[in-house]
Amino acid sequence: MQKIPRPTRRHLLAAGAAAALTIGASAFLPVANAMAAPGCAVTYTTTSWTGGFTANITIKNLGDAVNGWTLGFSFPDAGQRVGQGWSATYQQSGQSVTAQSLSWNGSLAGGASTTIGFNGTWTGSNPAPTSFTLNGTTCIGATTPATPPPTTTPPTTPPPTTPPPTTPLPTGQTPVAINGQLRVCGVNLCNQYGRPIQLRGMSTHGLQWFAQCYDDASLDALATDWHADLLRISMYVQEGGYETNPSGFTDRVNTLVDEAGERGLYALIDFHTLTPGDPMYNLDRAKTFFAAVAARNANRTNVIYEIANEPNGVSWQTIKNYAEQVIPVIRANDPDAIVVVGTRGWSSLGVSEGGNSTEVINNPVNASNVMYAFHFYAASHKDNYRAEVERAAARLPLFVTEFGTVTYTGGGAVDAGSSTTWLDLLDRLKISYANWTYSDADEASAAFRPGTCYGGTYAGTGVLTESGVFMRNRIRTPDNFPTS
Ligand code: IDC
Repeated sequence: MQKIPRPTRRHLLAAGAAAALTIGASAFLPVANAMAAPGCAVTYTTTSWTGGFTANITIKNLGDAVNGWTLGFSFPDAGQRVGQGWSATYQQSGQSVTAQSLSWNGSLAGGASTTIGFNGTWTGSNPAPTSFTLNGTTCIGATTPATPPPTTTPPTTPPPTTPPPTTPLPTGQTPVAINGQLRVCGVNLCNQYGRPIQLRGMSTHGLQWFAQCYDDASLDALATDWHADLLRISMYVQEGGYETNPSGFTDRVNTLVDEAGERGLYALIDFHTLTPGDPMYNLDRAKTFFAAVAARNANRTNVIYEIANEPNGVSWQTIKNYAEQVIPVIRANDPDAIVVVGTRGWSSLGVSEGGNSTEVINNPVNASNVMYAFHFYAASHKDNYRAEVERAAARLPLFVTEFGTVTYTGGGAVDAGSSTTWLDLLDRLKISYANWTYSDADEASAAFRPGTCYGGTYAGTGVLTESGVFMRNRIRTPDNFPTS
């Protein structure tokens, strides 16, 4: 147990010793135990946007073990409110907030840390609290960043309690180190040697909801435990995403591009449009966003751009018009990167809206180095979709930028049989893929069990859902990328 001498602790020990002297040694120990020395340090970080924020709080117990704890703090601004929280029971009265431990995280050994968090709202300003108490004692060593800039400060997560059993790849042997700058050749994705390759990886969930899932530990696990090649960075545009804070989300995406790059992973930047389904609705935003990320990442070899997640309710001609306005913006800034274009009917090559890939084959996007997105959810989309993919793959460069092992809702049961048939097909055709999702969302498509992202451990199978175990097994197998 870590013992840190401080005035409070010395004071308690002195009091205990005095008791021992007067009433005997047998009474000393219970008294001393009951008056366990307190001490704590708190890290409070937020990701904030207009009117809302996510707070992650790491509590480190610097004193003796506690069995049950209550964290206290005050919001500096009267307009700050706690909303939905996790890993603690929250109460707010005026500006004062308490967070009480739950049964599973109440016991905190000396030196141990735990992480809790909540989503909140704010009206005036959103400064971090400046002082915290644990079981009534003021914490020392609190690290509370001043007002954090919106979403530019990635939430921190405590180091994993159990070091993940990972084996980093030697520099020079990561997917990016081997394959370098990618380009489309024929209907394939090719590496720097002009040889067809398949990238296998995972998609984030919406960054506006699951920022806490993309920290050093989780990305380390993706690279060195899952042996993935690819991180799809899913930046929703609506639903609390990009449109609410363009510069904040742009920064967040760029940070994740760097995090992926540091681990030798490709980064697929997903402009996650979904509702409304007409990509033209977001045309101006797309131009602004892609001009920024393409300029910023022009010299990085690990970036692929996905310009519209799932167009729906619009014609292929409309999608093509959109692509032909956004692609030049990317090319002007980053001339050699691959661009993936969404297809009609939620990127089903038109099948989900009664069409097929002929409309694309006969009227392709007027640009080079372009691929077309195909998405499927294995429990919903089966043989007729597979047949269309096989047919289209002979004519079009395809990239499965998103798929699920479950139904198109993101939930339901894992369909391992259909998922296996799908991935065997993609492997055979060397079609790259990203699975929805590398997150702990409370839905069957998520790879991690709910709460994982607040625990700090991501490696291994203990934290995985059925879908996560299935996907990790598929992704971990050797890539055997051609090296000449
Ligand atoms: C779903 C998420 C769900 C979220 C919803 C919000 O799984 O948690 O509430 O989006 O829009 C897609 C989309 C993807 C969907 C996913 C599952 O690209 O955003 O995620 N899906 O429904 N297309 C087909 C399925």
